Amino acid sequence: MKKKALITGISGQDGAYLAQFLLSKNYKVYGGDRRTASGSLWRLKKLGIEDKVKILDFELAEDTNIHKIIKEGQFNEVYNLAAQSFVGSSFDTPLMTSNINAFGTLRILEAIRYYSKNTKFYQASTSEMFGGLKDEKFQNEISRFRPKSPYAVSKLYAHWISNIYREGYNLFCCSGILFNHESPLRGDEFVTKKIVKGLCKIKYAKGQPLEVGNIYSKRDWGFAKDYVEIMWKMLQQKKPDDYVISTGETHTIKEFINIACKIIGFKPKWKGKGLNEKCYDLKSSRVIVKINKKYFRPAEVDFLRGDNTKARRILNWKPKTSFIQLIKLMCEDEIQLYKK
Ligand code: NAP
Ligand code: G4F
Repeated sequence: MKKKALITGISGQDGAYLAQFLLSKNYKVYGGDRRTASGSLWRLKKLGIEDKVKILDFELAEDTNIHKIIKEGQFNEVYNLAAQSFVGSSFDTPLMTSNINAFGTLRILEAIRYYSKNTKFYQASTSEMFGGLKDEKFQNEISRFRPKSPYAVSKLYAHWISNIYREGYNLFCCSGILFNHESPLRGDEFVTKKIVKGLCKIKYAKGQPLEVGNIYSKRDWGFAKDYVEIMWKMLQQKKPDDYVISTGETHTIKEFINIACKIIGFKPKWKGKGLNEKCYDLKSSRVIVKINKKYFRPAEVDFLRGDNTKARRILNWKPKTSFIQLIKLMCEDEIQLYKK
């Protein structure tokens, strides 16, 4: 019989890639999706799998639908990917972010504990929980957590509560502490997609200069499609555990911009300092990137670089896509839209 998996947040970047992956493993895939007026399954459509998954109405703020779905579904595996996942907005919506990310996770765990004890549970934890200080070399499973945003602290609650349900109630709970991962399916407000979209708009549609915030924070960026397989692998182990998933490399936002500029066909040159720093295209002498104070966060995670030794050793996993390949595939996908 086919295994049954529920993916919460199926309309998001990781949800879509994970659904594609589990279908390739012959799973019956159920997707939790909250009701929206316009419908939001464009990523599943882009991957050509929208007819292959069964969509269930799923709202993380609501206990009743969660209990019903978990009780009736008796899933082999539940992947909790749904979240208010944008760090920037979590400063404006701290209560909502906590309700969805922290208590939403608890609602699912409680439902599993009461109605479906053998269901394996994956929690989408995040490198944001580390808070990444400038003088750290890397972060791994034993690094200290110092969350710097309402988002990070809500995810830390979800991370610990999953640990507690694993230890206290013997549930099979795994948390993947994933570092940033991007793709052509990334949401528009995240910095990588914003850069690629903004630069292509300037190149192909006479767009205005791209405006960004702090270009000196560092991130460990991987390719989302490489990262979903590991969520599944964690749930196939004999014992549940938590794992850092990362590339082990770190780069500034400025480096990302410079590489994307070159791929898209600009010759970037930075001038000025602080809020007056600007990037010019030497080919056309146009300003292409400016700094805008409004994109700075009240508190910033300065440095993220994951040590993925444990995942390499126990799960026999390693990332396949390099930093430059990742930027290239995001740029090429965006350029295609203009060429079409
Ligand atoms: P994403 O594209 O923002 O997707 C988030 C998903 O959660 C969407 O399907 C969204 O639905 C759904 N959602 C939001 N609020 C909900 C609610 N109240 N009830 C039900 N569903 C709700 O995020 P992602 O990049 O795929 O990330 C997947 C998970 O991994 C998230 O939990 C994120 O925090 C975590 N994570 C991501 C990264 C990364 O770099 N991508 C790194 C570490 C951890 P709508 O489409 O309706 O908004
Ligand atoms: O792309 P970002 O918004 O991603 P962030 O904050 O690192 O969070 C992402 O990765 C986490 C894993 O570490 C996930 F848990 C989370 O759900 C999300 O997927 O910002 C990256 C960096 C930040 O330092 C930000 O301050 O880029 C900087 N940045 C500079 N200008 C900007 C901008 N970020 C955004 N979104 N927009 C800007 O204009």
